[in-house]
Amino acid sequence: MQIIYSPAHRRHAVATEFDGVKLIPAYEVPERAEAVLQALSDRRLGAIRSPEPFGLGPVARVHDQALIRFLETAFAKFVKKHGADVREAYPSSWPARRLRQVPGEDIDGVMGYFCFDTATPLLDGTWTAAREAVDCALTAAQLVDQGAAHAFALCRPPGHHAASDLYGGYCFFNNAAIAAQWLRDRGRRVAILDVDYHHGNGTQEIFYQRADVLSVSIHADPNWAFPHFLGFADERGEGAGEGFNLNVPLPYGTGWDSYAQALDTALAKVAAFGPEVLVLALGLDTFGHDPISKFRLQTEDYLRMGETIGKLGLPMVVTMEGGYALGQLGEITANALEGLLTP
Ligand code: SP5
Ligand code: ZN
Repeated sequence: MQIIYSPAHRRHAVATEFDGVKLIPAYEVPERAEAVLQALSDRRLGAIRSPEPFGLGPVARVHDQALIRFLETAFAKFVKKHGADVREAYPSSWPARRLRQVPGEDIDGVMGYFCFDTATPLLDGTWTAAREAVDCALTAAQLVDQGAAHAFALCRPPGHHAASDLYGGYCFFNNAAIAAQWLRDRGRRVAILDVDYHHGNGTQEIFYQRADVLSVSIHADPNWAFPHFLGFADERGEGAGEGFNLNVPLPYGTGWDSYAQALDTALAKVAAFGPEVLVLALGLDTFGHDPISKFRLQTEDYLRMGETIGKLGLPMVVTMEGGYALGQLGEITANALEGLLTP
């Protein structure tokens, strides 16, 4: 399987220390992608290639022009207001309940309008890194459109929390949704399966009113896990999209046995939809030793996860999403992909 990787991801690197003092831990770090790249190359899972540039056209099919323009210009505006020594731009105020949903003109208002958490800073290189991640996903989609059975986009930053006009959860552009829409625009019937530990709120929102793209997510129950406000089982799609969204929230401490049952449920829904291509949003933060998660999958379980999904027998565009156990991230990602490739 071809692996699409760009070193531009390194331009998005949050500070982990200041004046020699360690800051609160960062999880979505460049070492993640490097660890995965190393493991995939050691295990000879496929040729590694660079993405092709697709421009912003495919991004605008999924995201609002206002979010795109914001992400391109926000860091410079933030620095202009808050000082040239600022390295990371965070929101400080949000249009919460009973406040009006109006971005206004001040960068702090606009940032709170587009961003939904405090863990997704904009840096000088974020725009470039996020665009290259999209190009990785689109290059993978193009390979599959041209007949490849599988392609893996080693996207960083990840994407599945980014909605049409919102970013957060370490995500800026929704790489998987953009790839899915690009395939739709070439007439392909597409389903998305999201196995990241966290609910793919962005992907759900983007396709919620549509019957032409099925969106299925298996994740930690939002009653006690991020993103907290979306991902419940009763969210089934709306209008024409009713019945084309499936959420499978799982309990704290979920291990392989119950995960495997949820996967069967999810895969039955995918199979019934009859897609020509599956976009697999592959998050590896369901791992038992993940530092921010509460499931208990083990190293070998990813082989079985991959095999189970591979049995669908569909062409697959795989996008890298979360996964923060740096020491084992490469191995479990390689296991999942090797499982997929198992005949
Ligand atoms: C792509 C993806 O996986 N995004 C996840 C974003 C999760 N953000 C909130 C996580 C809360 C982390 N709490 C840290 C506690 C560590 N002891
Ligand atoms: Zn996640």
